[in-house]
Amino acid sequence: MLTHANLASNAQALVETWRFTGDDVLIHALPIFHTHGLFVAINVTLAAGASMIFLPKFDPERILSLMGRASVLMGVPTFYVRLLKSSELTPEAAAGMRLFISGSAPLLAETHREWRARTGHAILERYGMTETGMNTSNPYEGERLAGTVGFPLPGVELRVVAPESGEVLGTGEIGMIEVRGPNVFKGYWRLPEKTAAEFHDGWFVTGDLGLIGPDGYVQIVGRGKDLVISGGYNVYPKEVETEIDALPGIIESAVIGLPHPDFGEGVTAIVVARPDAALDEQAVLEALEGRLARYKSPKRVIFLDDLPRNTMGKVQKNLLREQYRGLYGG
Ligand code: MCA
Repeated sequence: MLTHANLASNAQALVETWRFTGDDVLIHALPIFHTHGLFVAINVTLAAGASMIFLPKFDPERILSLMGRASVLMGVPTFYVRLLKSSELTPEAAAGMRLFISGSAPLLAETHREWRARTGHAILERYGMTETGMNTSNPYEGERLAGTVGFPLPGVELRVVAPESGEVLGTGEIGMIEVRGPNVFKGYWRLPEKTAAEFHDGWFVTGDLGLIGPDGYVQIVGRGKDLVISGGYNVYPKEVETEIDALPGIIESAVIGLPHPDFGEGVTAIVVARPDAALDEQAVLEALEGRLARYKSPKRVIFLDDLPRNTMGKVQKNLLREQYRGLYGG
């Protein structure tokens, strides 16, 4: 449940932090059924009295051709990875732009570096969630540090706590990121128990693991929740596993995210099939067609005799991620 006050406060904080004015022209190529495209891109533009060029879909050539009459681009890391593939991305092409913003998924330091070399611009990475809108941003002035998400926005507080004890941790210590502020939602619709479980002394427990560096920059180092982020979309493994497990001939499955050069993480299914089942990768992918949104569908399916488990019987996804980390190259 996001209130008008949640959305308005966040839009104002971003207008201020990113120095939006009525002169700005945003290139908008994001879907508008998510926080990024709807609340960050559109609300910030409206709150600043700025303009936007609203595109029906992400198209790198189109974006490159529009840079001459725009000032800001907001994208997921996949946008920047794909734009970098175009030979038309030059300092001249980007000369009229004042700001490139990235979010929804981790931006590789390598993408940040390449973008700077190719355009002269340092991509500004920020961090948010549907439940909170944006929480932190790299600075407009001052160093935009690759691999960090910058500082809490005006009015937003952020702390790192030990997941077990709830004790607030010091500089450089890794723990659970919690946030508090006018941006934080009122709770999950009709889920009072889930809502209560995700707040800790009035702070929202993000599920992201991170630290605050000595210079105050926040760094996200991992996820407490079992989640894959593919091209900026959240994919919940359980949903994909449930569909796979329901297929004839499948005993069980584990869905993981592996490093993917285009989507950041590629949804990957590790499956255990009955010995008599005549199943291969193609058969599993075909059987899933129409049952899952395209972005949730596994890019690859790997067959194993057993899933690795710890002594408690829990599937050790970390071992699977380690073993197959080179699957998509890179
Ligand atoms: C498309 N495909 C994908 C994805 N998108 N597969 C995995 N992950 C994806 N994200 C599939 C297509 O269905 C197709 O499958 C194949 O990959 C190639 O499609 P392609 O034409 O390359 O894809 P596209 O249409 O160009 O889309 C890529 C995209 C898009 C532009 C990066 O995924 C996108 O707009 N992502 C942005 C998501 C976003 O806005 N997230 C914000 C939510 P096949 O060939 O089998 O048909 S998160 C948020 O709001 C938080 C709060 C925040 O902080 O921002």
